[in-house]
Amino acid sequence: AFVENLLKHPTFLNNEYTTKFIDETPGLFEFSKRRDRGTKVLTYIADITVNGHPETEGRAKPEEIRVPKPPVSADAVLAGSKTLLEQNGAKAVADWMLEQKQLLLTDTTMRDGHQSLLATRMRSIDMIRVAPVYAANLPQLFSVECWGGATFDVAYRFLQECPWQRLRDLRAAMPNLLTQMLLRASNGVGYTNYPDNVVREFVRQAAETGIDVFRVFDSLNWVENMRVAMDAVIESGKICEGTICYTGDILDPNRAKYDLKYYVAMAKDLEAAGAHVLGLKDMAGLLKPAAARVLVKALKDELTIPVHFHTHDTSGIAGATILAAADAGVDAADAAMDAFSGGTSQACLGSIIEALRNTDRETGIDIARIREISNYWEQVRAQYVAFESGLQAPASEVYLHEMPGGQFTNLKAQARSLGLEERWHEVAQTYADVNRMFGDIVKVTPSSKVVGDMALMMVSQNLTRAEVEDPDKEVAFPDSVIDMMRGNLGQPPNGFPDAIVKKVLKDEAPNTERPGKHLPPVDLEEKRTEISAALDGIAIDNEDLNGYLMYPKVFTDYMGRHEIYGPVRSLPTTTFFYGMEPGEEIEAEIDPGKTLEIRLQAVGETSEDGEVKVFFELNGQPRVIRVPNRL
Ligand code: BTN
Ligand code: 3PY
Ligand code: ZN
Repeated sequence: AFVENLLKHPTFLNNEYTTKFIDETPGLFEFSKRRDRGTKVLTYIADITVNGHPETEGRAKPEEIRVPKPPVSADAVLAGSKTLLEQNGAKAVADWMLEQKQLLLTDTTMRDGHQSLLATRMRSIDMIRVAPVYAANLPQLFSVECWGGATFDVAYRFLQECPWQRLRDLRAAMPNLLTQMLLRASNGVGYTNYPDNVVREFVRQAAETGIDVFRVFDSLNWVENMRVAMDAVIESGKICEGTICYTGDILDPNRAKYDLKYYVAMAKDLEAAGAHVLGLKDMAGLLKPAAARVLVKALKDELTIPVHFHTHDTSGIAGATILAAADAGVDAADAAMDAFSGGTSQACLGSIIEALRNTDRETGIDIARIREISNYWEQVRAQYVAFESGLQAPASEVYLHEMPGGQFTNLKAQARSLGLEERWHEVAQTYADVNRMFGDIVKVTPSSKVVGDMALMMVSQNLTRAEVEDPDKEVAFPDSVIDMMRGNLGQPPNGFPDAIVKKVLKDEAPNTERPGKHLPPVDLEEKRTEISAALDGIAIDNEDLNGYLMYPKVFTDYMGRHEIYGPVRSLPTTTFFYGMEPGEEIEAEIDPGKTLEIRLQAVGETSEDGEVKVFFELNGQPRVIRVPNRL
């Protein structure tokens, strides 16, 4: 019963199971409101120094406190891919891609790289420091994937920063490069279908704030459910990468549901829907080299638009697959900077550049520049050891469970929090069983989360697939499963199997039409007024409005904490997660040109009323901050 309650608890369903901080800390909101930003930031540092950060508690700690130092930029910022988009538009970029001999490359470090290796916890400051170096030293990159997917809600929820501000800053720092995001079509950057006008408004804002390439996919590969998002991207003048999610194995005759014909037909539908580029998204890293050769050749033969390949290195073979795809003529591929590559992340960017040197597909990227930037990322990664998954070696088990790279480490952490860590391989097998029970579906956010919820529920309750399917056995399904069977994420090819729909929904009839068709439009101005009223009347701009539309509670909680803690995004990462040591000095640039110099002098004893005085110097002036000792 405990596990069942936990699985159904909204906190768990919203992926909020680690945000103990706010919920268990009622005292947080008792501070007076009108304080300057320096005091707010000191309050945050004092609190973390005394009480620790709940997310790093009990986890490995960085070996040394050192602010990562980016390499030196080349003098001139040369024209890059972005320049062509600005001058000639999206179609011109696609045509240009087709004309290139070299394999074009996207660097995913700032999005999928850390999403897949560090539970998406990389903070903006670590990206923004190196972004100008990308612009100056790597103008040959096709694009920089730096936004969307899970980064949006993790920024608000766990990192206490505004994702829009991150995008604005990255955009400004890389004026010559295409910025790229991952968009879950009608699911936006969330876990559920949103009304059509919310999806359109989100795309409009993302384009305005700074996204150039939108990789749009649907978690069940339902093209019908991608049109609203794709149309909005096309209308914005930005690049629409209509995307196929790859699952199964096209060379396996026993896996006929997702065969070559299926993918080619979907690709043609996406081309007809107006995609400028075809995205081939292998989110779990299941596409094997020989199959990539066949699939890419077929796509190149049948389409007139370029093909952009994305895969994960979970099994250790992604590099070989990219080289096979390059051989077969793929136009562009994704990779992560060396220090953020391998495992559940992307293949190694530097190694691909080296492997293609002196071949037809030579990339033209200077490997020395890659090494310098990767050395920076190595220092960055060292700050986040608390979020490492511990995955030590390639895992061919991925061909069994088919979990996306971006989910793998997350699900493992969920299993750990349910006390199922020792039974991980059972979870993996059960995940595969659930997939078959659901009719063999594409598993990628949010459908992958549904399969994961069901698998955890079955392992924790010792239920087999046969027991779940037994019409005479009462089973309490997770809410996300009920929601998906109702049709609220859309339809997989040929629908869900009747038997499981009936078992989950009993006599309720599912909706098999596009979910957005039945969701009434949201009155945006009414929402703006509603949020403003909930937040003491502060002005809500369009970016904030879009944050709220995606994640109402996550956004308002973020704003509440922002009121208390101020611009904590400007703190160094080790300070953000571990506080400061007596005698330590840091700098925090809270506005361009406005820097706080902060020195922690001492931490006092806990008084009888349970408070601790923390002694600082702020820009040379002594400051004392009192925080409750909650340990
Ligand atoms: C932070 O302190 O972590 C972010 C800086 C605060 C930016 C504020 S928060 C809400 C609003 N939306 C923005 O894009 N910027 C402001
Ligand atoms: C996401 O949707 O966040 C993904 O990374 C899917 O692969
Ligand atoms: Zn991915």
